[in-house]
Amino acid sequence: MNKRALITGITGQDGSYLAEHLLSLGYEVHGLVRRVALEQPDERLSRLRNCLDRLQIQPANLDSYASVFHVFSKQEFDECYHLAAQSFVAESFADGFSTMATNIDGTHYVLAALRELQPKCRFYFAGSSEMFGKVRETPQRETTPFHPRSPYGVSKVTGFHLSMNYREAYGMFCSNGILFNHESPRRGLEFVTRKITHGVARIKLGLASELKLGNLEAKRDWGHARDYVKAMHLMLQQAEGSDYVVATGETHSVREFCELAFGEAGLDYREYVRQDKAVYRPAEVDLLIGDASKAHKELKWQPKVDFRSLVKEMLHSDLELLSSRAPQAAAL
Ligand code: NDP
Ligand code: GDR
Repeated sequence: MNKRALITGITGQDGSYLAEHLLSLGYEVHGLVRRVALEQPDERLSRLRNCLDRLQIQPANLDSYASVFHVFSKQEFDECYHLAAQSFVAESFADGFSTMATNIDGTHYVLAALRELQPKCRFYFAGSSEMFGKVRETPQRETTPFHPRSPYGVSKVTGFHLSMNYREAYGMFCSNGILFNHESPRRGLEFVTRKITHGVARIKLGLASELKLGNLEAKRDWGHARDYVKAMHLMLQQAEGSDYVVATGETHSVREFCELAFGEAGLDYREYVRQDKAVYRPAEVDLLIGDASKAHKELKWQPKVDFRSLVKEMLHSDLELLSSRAPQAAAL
């Protein structure tokens, strides 16, 4: 019998790669999707274009316990990957309340509905390196204390502890990934990596003349989302639930990302990047670098895509995307 999985956040970057991965392993894949009124509804599912016809969409919103409960009351699942969240750190400073509601209550609703209806379903929580925040040790590992620096980070620490508590109090299989930044051509345009590669492509094609960024000195451990969703799946195949850091073990600054991306397009970033104080955050996470030894050993997981290849793939994808939309500009 094929396994059946539910992915919350299936329309997002990770949800789309995870759906493709699980389908390739023979899973029956369901995705929880909220209804929103949009001018172009097709755009909304664009990341799923390779696999939409093989998915089953379950309408629900993390803001409503009743809607989440309804999904689990209709269908049994072997695995639930809880990826849905307000995931943009800067937005969490602008509206901490809705970030907390979606990320904390939403996680609690999924766990509570599972406990009530399907306690044997294995649960994955999308924890984050943002939980380490003002880091207490370097590199960061599973035992490093948390010190979140944003409402988003606070919400993920709480989600992490909720998941752990359901594991300990009710004996449920709950695993927490502590994933460091992972990117791809499917990354949202508001995140710095995609903002840079999309910005470079616009400049290269004559559609823009500068790129406004915030703190160029922040350092992140950047991997590829396609590699990281494999670790999520492996976590739910273990004998019991646990917590795992997933990272490359390399760190690079936003400045280095700019240098490489502009360089790949034959441009010098210093001529185009403008620093804008408005993009700085009230509290910053300065340095992240993960130690994924536990994932290497227990999950036999290794990242395949290195930093340079990631930047190249994202830049060339954006060049192709924008050239196809504005062929006349590409000729400039
Ligand atoms: P995205 O922002 O690309 O996707 C977020 C998803 O959550 C979207 O599918 C969105 O749906 C859904 N969502 C948001 N609010 C609700 C709601 N109220 N009800 C139902 N669905 C909702 O995130 P990523 O794919 O990058 O990340 C996946 C998860 O992993 C997130 O929890 C994120 O915080 C976490 N994470 C990500 C890392 C990264 O580097 N990418 C690193 C560590 C953790 P819609 O299409 O309707 O907006
Ligand atoms: P992050 O990702 O906050 O690490 O969260 P983001 O790409 O937004 O920021 C990374 C770093 O770049 C600096 N920065 C800018 N960031 C943005 N977005 N825009 C800018 O113009 C800019 N200029 C500089 C930021 O200050 C920051 O230091 C991501 C999300 O996917 C979370 O959901 C996830 O949990 C963590 O990664 C791990």
